[in-house]
Amino acid sequence: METAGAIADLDRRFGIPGIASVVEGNGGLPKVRITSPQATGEMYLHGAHVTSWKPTGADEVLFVSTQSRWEDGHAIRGGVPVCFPWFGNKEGDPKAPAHGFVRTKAWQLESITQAGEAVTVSMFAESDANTKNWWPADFRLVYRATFGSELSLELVLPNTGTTSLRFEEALHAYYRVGQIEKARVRGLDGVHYIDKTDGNREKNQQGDILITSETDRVYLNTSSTVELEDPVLHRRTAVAKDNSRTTVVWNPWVEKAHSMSDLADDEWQRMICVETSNVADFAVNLEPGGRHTMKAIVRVAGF
Ligand code: TA6
Repeated sequence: METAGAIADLDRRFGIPGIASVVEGNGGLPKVRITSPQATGEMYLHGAHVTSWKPTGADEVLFVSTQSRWEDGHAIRGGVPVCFPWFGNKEGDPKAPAHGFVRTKAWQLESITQAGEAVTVSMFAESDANTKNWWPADFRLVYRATFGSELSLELVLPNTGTTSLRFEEALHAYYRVGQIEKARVRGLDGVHYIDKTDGNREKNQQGDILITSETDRVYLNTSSTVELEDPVLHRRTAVAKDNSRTTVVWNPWVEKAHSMSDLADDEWQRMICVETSNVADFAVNLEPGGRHTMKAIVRVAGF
């Protein structure tokens, strides 16, 4: 964990007065705090974890659990966890951390830049002896979050090695909703999905997605923009994407929520995950010298 002096030093090096600062966040973890004309936002160096995005004139878009842990070795519950280089459990290795190892890793701040009234925070994570326990590749993964009237998230991996890299990736975003049973997700009608609550059976989506029980689905071979409609918060959240072939939709519902120590018993009612991803059969194969960028663009509109 960074000391107060180290955090102050990061602020001196990267801060933009009145626009972006590096401060001590929950659990003493360093975070970048954005206060731009178009939006406020937060991004922890722990996991390069975006925990807040609030466009000017709108309410907070992301959900973060009141019971989240804020400490090394634990993922923040909510916001946008970065899942890499695998999704879910690592095949053949039950001891491996779920969703890969970068969401619990201390990332490094690369830059904070202002483009018009938006602010881009760039962080990077590099391979080390610990990551090589799980995944042998040398890598320097870059993640750029742009906080403005929209939220743009870009995960960039160059393959600087001599062998191809295969990896899964997901921006495991938690969105706030007023009441999950009244929300609906549009844009995946007719898309095949793996139902992880029903023996990983492959099914076909009929119409909009309504959440009426534990929902854990991997929608396949889709580049569609997904729209979350919330009649309680009176807003539509559109999640567009580039270079992503799968979209995961998840809500734990009541039983699974009660088994999660970092989610309050009733918080399942106020969140839904819509995850821009490349997982399962749509994992990325990156040839030497190649560079892969997956991007999510989030916009909100009131109604
Ligand atoms: O994205 C859905 C999912 O894979 C679910 O199966 C559930 O495990 C969720 O991720 C949360 O995983 P986590 O490791 O953050 O508790």
